[in-house]
Amino acid sequence: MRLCAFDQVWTHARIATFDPRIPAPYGLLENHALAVQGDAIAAIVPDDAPELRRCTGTVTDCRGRLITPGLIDCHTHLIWGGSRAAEWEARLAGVPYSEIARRGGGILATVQATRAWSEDELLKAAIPRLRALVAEGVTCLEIKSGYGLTLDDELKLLRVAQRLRDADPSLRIDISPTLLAAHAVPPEFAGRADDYVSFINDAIIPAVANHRLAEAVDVFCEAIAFSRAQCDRIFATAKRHHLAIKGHVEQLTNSHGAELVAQYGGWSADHLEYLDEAGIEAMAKAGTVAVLLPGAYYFLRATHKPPVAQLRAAGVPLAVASDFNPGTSPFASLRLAMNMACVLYGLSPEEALAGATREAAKALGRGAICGTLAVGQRADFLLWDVSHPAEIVCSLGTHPLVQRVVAGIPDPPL
Ligand code: DI6
Ligand code: FE
Repeated sequence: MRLCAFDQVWTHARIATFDPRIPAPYGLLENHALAVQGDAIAAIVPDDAPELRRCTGTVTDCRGRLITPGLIDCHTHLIWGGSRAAEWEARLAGVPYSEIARRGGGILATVQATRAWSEDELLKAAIPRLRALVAEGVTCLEIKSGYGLTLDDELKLLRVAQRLRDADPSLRIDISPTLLAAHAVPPEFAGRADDYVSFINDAIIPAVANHRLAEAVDVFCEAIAFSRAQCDRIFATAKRHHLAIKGHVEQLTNSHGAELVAQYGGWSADHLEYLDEAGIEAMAKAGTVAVLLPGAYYFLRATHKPPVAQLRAAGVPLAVASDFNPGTSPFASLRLAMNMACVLYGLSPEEALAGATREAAKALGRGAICGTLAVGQRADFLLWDVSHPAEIVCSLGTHPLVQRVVAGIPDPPL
């Protein structure tokens, strides 16, 4: 008799597949088993399926627990030097942002600290932040540069992102690095933003592409940062170097950045508080993912919400991410971001979980690789001790994650 080709099987599970072909909420399958061969999902079958009886691989009895895809945090600024807690304290005490900026606060404060830190120091500070995300079930995340803003310092940040992949063998993770040189105009280029854009195009993007240090190029398209025309120049260069496109757009004002990202067939347009109808239409047509970042909305006490209902009606995929950064979203928690997306933006728990799995995978160009549980997808999944999938989003500060599996390899027991 032919033995089945499964290395490992998880049986007696409730499987929230997020597979759009399965019509149940969460793509939920009751009393099913998930089989892994190598690093991929080989089968998802009912527990009484005959092929399971012939299996010689390792069997984990889930005893009715829930399996979901690994969580994917598709927008983070995980690597930085220094701290902005004192700046937050001042803001809470009523010091206006203009005064904070005059005192050297804001993004440029982090840039100054990050430039002063060595690659090893930045790595050491980033590891516990990554661990915090991983402990909640993150199996894949995006990490942006953007606190260096010189050629050497941007490369330094992207090298740290690369080293984080292998920093700790017990910390298996898929990292998608992004170049965000157009995060702020650095002091050396004060008043000469166009010259800095030329420097990004002539020096930084070619070097990053050459060393294969990033998958995508991001910009901060905003009245206080880079204009749509400047972002257009950067995207044109990124495209020539075969890098994917994404943007921080429409966060504080409407600069029509989402339309620009969509025009370039971008992976995602992120923030979107001030997105208008034309932007929604362009994103829907291009298949650009809307990445919602409620952590920054909350922390900045913003009041203008992204047009979630209109995005949903237009069929734009909705992702949710932490935006983990020291200034505007200092939260190492994708579960918190999902919770905020429900409470502040009106997503359903199912939409929030899909936004941190299936739709987040699309936002990182990985829709065919991970984000759902289906045959052929990489075996990135989580085993949870919850009675309902919404519990993962509803209750914070709890630790319902029982096991995390990345590319078929289970983490050591928690
Ligand atoms: N939008 C933001 O809210 C953050 N970056 C961005 O483009 C700000 C990051 C920071 O303040 O350090
Ligand atoms: Fe951001």
